[in-house]
Amino acid sequence: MKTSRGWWWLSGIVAGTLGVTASYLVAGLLRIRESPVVAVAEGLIALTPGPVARWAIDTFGTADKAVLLLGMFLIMAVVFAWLGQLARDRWWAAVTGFCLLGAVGAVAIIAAPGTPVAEFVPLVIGLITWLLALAVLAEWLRRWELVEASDDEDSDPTHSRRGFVLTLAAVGAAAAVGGVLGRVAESGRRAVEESRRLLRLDGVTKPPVPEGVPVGVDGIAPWQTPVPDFYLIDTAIIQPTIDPRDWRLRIHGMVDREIVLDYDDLLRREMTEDWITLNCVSNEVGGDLIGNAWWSGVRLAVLLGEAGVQPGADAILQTSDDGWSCGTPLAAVTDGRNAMLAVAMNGAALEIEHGFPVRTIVPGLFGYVSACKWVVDIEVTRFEDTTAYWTDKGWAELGPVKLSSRIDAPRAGESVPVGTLVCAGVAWAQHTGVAGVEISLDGGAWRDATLGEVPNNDTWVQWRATLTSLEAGDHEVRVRAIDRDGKVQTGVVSDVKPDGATGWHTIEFTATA
Ligand SMILES: Nc1nc2c(c(=O)[nH]1)N[C@H]1C(S)=C(S)[C@@H](COP(=O)(O)O)O[C@H]1N2
Ligand SMILES: [Mo]
Repeated sequence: MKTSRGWWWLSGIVAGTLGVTASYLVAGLLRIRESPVVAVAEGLIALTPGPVARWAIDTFGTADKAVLLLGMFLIMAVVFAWLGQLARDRWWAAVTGFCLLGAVGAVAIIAAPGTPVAEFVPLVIGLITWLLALAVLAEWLRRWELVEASDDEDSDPTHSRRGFVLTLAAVGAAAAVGGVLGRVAESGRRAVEESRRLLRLDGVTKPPVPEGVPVGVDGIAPWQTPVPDFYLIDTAIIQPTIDPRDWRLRIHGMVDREIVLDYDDLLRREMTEDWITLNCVSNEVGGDLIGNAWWSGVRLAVLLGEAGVQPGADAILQTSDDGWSCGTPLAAVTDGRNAMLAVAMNGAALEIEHGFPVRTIVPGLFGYVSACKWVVDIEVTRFEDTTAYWTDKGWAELGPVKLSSRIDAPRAGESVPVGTLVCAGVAWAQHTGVAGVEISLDGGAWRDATLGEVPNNDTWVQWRATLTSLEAGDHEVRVRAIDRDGKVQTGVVSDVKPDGATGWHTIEFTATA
């Protein structure tokens, strides 16, 4: 006698459900926008022809998404059951089925705009969990079948049956726990996302890009970086999700009066806004760990003034909700530059990834010494009395940005027509300003590029230069900038560690007739 098919179906469904909840939990923990199932659902919605979608909305009203998800789960249950049964005789066929389903999930994820690799982690973990769970269940089922099938009077199927049933129960329980935990992980973020969307930030404006700023060349990074394209750097595996109602900032240390602020207290202060370019010390020459945005917030100097900084202090130690820290020169946040506790970026409340509800921005300093995301604690102190996250690991204590420039067009390795070529890119020296940019073709004399305008000295500037009578063959173009103090960007090549890369960005390209 063989065990009934039903057990194989049930094993398939239970193992599949565990895979789905595992991917859901991982998505929730990693703060990934959508679990693979939701990604597939969104993909289906996008693919649904208009009339069908309208019919669904008319019929199911606001429950249309829930109906879709339920339908998908039912279909998946059938597929899981079927794959479970396949696993009985043809394990390879079951594995192929898993891979196909995984591919559907992967396509749905890729179809969503701007997909970081991390989005695939839940999918892969879900698939592996599912396969492992099914393999273990199949193993018990097979043992049970063998015993049942043997004619041996002594062999008692109780042991293998009990082993199977217990494993099935364990996998089912794990799926249930995974589902509940995934729900908790996701709803924490969803609640904060919702608070974020419902915020009204009075005084936050959203101006257009100033006139004269773009130099109008294709292939150059936009002067204002859209938030979804803004680089992301942090050490948080799980990014803090802080409801603005729960946010507190403590300012203490070498101050006359310790201050504890909540979000409303902060917003009651006068708002400051500006265009500021932020970049990372880990940005290689020619790299893209840099972005420019319109930031809105409250000046740090105002709050430090209220607290009353005591003589002898030369630093503030900022700490984030997840325990990351950075030491910032006190001078840089009190010398009149627009160093702020930012609440908004490009006219909308910060995204969670960029430090919601409050992060620091200090023009002229690398992010690792200044731009604390999810900031909750500021201690006025002395550099000699403190250490911080990156300085502990050998990075420089002071992190002023370095005068730098980048070529965006042409691209490395690009093939361009002979004759006239427009080169373009960006240059930056926040809080000093860029006075000029020069390029050199094939090691020849430096020639001036034309600069776009800038609203202040804290942003990057776009540049363009036209090369004429470009001959056929391989070429090399390099760029350097000159700041408003007259300093010329150094060509000496140095590594990003300990205080930022230097060297001229150089591009090789080919001109063809
Ligand atoms: N809490 C926290 N804040 C942080 C970091 C971090 O790891 N944790 N990284 C810093 C670094 S190195 C940079 S370059 C900027 C990047 O900010 P962004 O991710 O908003 O672009 O954040 C800074 N603030
Ligand atoms: Mo950074």
